Amino acid sequence: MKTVYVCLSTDTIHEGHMNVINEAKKYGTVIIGMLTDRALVSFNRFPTLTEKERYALYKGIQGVDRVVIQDDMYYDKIISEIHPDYLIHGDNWCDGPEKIIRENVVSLLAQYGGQLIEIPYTRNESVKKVDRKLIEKLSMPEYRRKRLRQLLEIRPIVKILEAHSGLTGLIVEKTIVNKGGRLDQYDGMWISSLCDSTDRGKPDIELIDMSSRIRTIDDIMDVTTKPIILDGDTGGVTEHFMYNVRTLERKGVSAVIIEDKIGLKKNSLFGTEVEQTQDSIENFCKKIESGKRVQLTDDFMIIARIESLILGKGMQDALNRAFAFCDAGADGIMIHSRKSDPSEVFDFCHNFRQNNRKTPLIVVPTTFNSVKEEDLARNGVNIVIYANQLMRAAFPTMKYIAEQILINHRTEEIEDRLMHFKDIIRLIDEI
Ligand code: SPV
Ligand code: MG
Repeated sequence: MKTVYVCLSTDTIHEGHMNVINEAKKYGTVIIGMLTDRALVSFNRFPTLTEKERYALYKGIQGVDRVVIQDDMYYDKIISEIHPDYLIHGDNWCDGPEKIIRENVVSLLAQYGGQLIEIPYTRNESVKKVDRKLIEKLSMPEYRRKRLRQLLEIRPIVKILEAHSGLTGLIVEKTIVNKGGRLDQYDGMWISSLCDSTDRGKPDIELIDMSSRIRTIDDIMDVTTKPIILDGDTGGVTEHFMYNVRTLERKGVSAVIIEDKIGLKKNSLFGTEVEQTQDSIENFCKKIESGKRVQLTDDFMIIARIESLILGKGMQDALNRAFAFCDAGADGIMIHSRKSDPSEVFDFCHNFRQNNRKTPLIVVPTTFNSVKEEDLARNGVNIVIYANQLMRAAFPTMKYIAEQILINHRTEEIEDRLMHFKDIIRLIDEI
């Protein structure tokens, strides 16, 4: 009996998958490969079923002889173990990011004469409907909210990029790159107070009220599924923070980061150039405890952000605060710095990790921008937030274009800098 291998990553078996499996049955014993969460999240949608549930789902498909675990997007290990005579896949991987996975399979099969069979991908209304439903499910609060904690378990470092609108949210949601043969994507979005304020032409001083911040969150949530971390500024007065925790949690936000400052907050990148006051450890701990007390799920995270290094208060102060905030219930510590060299951040991480191996550490490397994610992870960082790059990219281009139209009295000169209007009208898919 010949063996046929089919790799699946789906949470629902629709007629397209059944087509592939029925075809596979014609060639021999059908082995299904179940892609692990770890392998999936680098290039695919986050699963809504656990690995155990997916395993049971695939096992229950009629005509499937065996289910095995595939722990990498590439097939090297699994093919060397199974040596299937045939490998069957939909033809949807011929273009787009998954093309490199196909190339990997073609070369592996060629080494021993295995055969690749590609089935035309089923693109009818009912398949599209199943697909849309899955996306809807992923965007629901109960699925989205817990995803940050799930990602912390499976990603070497969780990568978060700033989004301040539906469109920038879509960019974070959909961008996938192929770097040296590995596919990669962002894990979630940061809703920055700096960018949310700047987008409204206002300074970053907690002037934008929570209703407006929630409007931004809603716009982004409407069109995306990835988890959201909100920059909660100082969290405001404790009694207000408690209500906001409830609202954010109910909406499906995964985490709020609050900074240990009080009074008129200014952006941390000003450092000591402007007057900023750090909150007392006691008061800030009370805020964290109060927020933790009112949250209803185990999913939501309250992350404490420490401004000691920004304000020149020294390492020991930063560490004292970190341990106190963890004791108060903080689910993560963001250590901020505006030095171009990451050494003070790494010192903090090492000192912190001597006493605390578990609490996630978060950094925003806006100024120490030469450090690579691998180095951050090696030094104990769990989440990296690219906090303002999309906003900083858009502004100079828009300003330049505005100037050039005024200078040239027409737009011909700048057309090559613009997306064609035919492309922009098709940029957003209709449902
Ligand atoms: C933000 O993005 O608004 C932040 C990070 O709070 S920073 O601008 O570095 O203070
Ligand atoms: Mg901010």
